[in-house]
Amino acid sequence: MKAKKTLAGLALVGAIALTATGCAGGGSTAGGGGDDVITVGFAQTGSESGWRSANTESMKEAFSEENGFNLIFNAADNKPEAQIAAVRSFINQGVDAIVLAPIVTDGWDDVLQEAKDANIPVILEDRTVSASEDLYASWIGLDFEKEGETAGTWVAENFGSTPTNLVILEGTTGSSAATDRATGFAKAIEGTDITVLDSQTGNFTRAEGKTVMEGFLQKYGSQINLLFAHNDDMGLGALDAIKAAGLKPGTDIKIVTIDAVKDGMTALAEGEFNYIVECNPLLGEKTAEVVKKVVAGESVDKQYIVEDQAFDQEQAKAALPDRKY
Ligand code: GZL
Repeated sequence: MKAKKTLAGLALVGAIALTATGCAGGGSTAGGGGDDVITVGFAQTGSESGWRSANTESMKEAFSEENGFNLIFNAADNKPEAQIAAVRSFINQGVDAIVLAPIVTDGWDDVLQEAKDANIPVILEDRTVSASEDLYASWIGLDFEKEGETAGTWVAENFGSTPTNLVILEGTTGSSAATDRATGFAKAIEGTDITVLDSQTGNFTRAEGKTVMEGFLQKYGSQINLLFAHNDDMGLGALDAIKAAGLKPGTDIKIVTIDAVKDGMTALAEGEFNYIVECNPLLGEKTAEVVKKVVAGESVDKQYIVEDQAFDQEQAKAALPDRKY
């Protein structure tokens, strides 16, 4: 394990301590911890959805002091420029490792190169980046394209043989989750009788999901047979708009979403949603395991993909009592 310094010491004497202890770049330790404490800067997207809250909780639980970490947490309020600034701040603080849940895929090359030059490993969790693979040690994530394809296959199998009008609430523009889900979904409904009336981003939030759905209903009204929302939260926001328009969600407008957080699974069990593809947010344990290996100089895989499942209304009723998030 790299020679460590006490972050508290650095706070007291500033740059001198950094020079005095010959920081090998990224070699500082947590404040007050012993030699083996790993200081990790975690750049989270923000708090845009129920999924994000569960993911943050999972990460904070795994990167605890008891587990040998000092976690410096930053939530970027879904603003990519704020998230890049957070990563740069972690580099300046000389953390031992950076964990990043990138809001968007592009724009990471420069700051990831700065982390590499500072000898600070970056581990991606959740979404991924378009930057070169040599700029991050590993990615712990999910197969978003498969999630989109699973949702699209359910739509194709249940509605693809009769003329069906669909609207789509997309996730955050430029995020790998939204881009890849859209790709997988489009592939699955190719050649069916499904018509996409409209597709707009609701930025993974309930509020924006409701607003965009209100617009869809004003424009297309009862022509809409089906809604595909890239996450539960936008689908839950759309429920309010559908009910306000005097329509019955799950019946007049069928709804398929992705995530399977508790509120989404409850809507599914109660018949307001029709199908949910899970996207597991509990990535903390695996991410912490990978960080420890990377900091110890052990080899790790370039990516670890967490398995997902899918639920219909009956399966949601059965699964709800045991769901961890
Ligand atoms: C997916 C994650 C997405 C979720 C949304 O791994 O990045 O972001 O589907 C969340 O709920 O906001």
